[in-house]
Amino acid sequence: MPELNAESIAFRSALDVVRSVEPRIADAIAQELTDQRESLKLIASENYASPAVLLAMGNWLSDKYAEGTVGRRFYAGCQNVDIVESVAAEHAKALFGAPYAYVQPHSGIDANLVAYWAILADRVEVPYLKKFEKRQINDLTDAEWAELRQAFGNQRLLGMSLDAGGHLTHGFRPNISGKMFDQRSYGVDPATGQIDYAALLESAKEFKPAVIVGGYSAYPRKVNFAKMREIADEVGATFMVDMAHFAGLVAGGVFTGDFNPIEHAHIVTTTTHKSLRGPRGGAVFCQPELAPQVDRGCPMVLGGPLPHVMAAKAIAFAEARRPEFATYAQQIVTNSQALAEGLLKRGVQLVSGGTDNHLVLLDVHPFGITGRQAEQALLDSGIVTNRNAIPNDPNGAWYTSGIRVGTPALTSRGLGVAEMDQIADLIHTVLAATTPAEGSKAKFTLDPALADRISKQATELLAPFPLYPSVDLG
Ligand code: DSN
Repeated sequence: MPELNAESIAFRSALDVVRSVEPRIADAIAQELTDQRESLKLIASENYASPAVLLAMGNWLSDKYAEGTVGRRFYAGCQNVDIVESVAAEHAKALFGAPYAYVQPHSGIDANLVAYWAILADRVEVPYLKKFEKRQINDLTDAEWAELRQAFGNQRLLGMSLDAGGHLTHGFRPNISGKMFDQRSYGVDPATGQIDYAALLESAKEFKPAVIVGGYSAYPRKVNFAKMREIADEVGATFMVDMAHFAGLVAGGVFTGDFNPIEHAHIVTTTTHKSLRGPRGGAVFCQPELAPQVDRGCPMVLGGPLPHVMAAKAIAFAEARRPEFATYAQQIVTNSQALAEGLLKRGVQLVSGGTDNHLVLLDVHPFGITGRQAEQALLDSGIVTNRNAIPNDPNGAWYTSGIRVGTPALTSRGLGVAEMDQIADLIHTVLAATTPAEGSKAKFTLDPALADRISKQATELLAPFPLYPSVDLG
């Protein structure tokens, strides 16, 4: 019998230990690997982290409380957490060329809340309430806070609308960001499906926001962050970019110059698990003047840091500094563009007519179906995507008219341009064969034999590209 490699031994042993307490959990963990190996994953926000990233999370660093920041903790005995957090921040700064990195946020939403708080703390002085005498909001008493909450109502945020591809935390009304700020959205030019910077400038001049948010979750094009910074400067706003989706493309040097948010924004937030291929988590990058406010993230906004996840972030940032990550990042976009080409040549309508990044947004309206019907029909055929609103979506945010697909995960497995064309064919075949049920935005009919055939083709397509090839669970 061949000798097992280190990864296989590590994961087998870990599962044995887990199984000795609760076999159902060990089985679910093992089954997740099987399911991921068999699934054609096109969810634009998902990826596969390396075994080193995964293993860095499964240990006793999880046992430590470490509220505060490096060298300034609310708990004793944080010497090893300090090392972990410092190393993660050091790699993060070097990777992105950022002056300051805060690696504690547990998610992208948390990172955005830390950033919003830092922006408010930095710029909200209350000179019109004489007694506050330009004090910083972090120094106010409880009673003063009550008054200040009123003042916060005057802080304005201009972010991309949800249907144009913005995120919930970019000022969507049912989200806290749409409540703590008086918000307005910018959308896209209906003719091009792309940001209209002249319209954005006009809106900013009229609305006079304190914060302009760039970045997106479902916009398939590059964003000119240099231009957005000019707009922010013109109206005196702080410019924040949420690069959660495309951080890997920034790290890998695909988005440079005007398109690199780190060079132009006052503050940049991210997740670490999407195109960046790290553990689930977030981070904030900022100019030095905002750093003292960002450092207040925990306990001001965040619960205690997760030292084991910061350890995994350090590994992921270190991996992304290797030259092969740049090749990977470029291939994500090459694959995305090949997928877009494959869909276009089969007559599928794409929002903005193509892509410059890791995602493609299909308008499924011409097939006579909703995004919800398309998502389920594709899933029944072994293709995992998610439904997504398109600009001015007539079907709203629940049923939608779009399907969002992305290439970071399949690129991690090694799939290339030829496979993207085959995937485009599978997607088109399923959408063309899906018929909506009378009067329903959710129900549909799809020949089960066709779904089964596509599913088998998807499995065959993945076969030469094993997921976690170094991990053999036996
Ligand atoms: N849930 C992420 C996505 O799918 O884009 C954003 O938070």
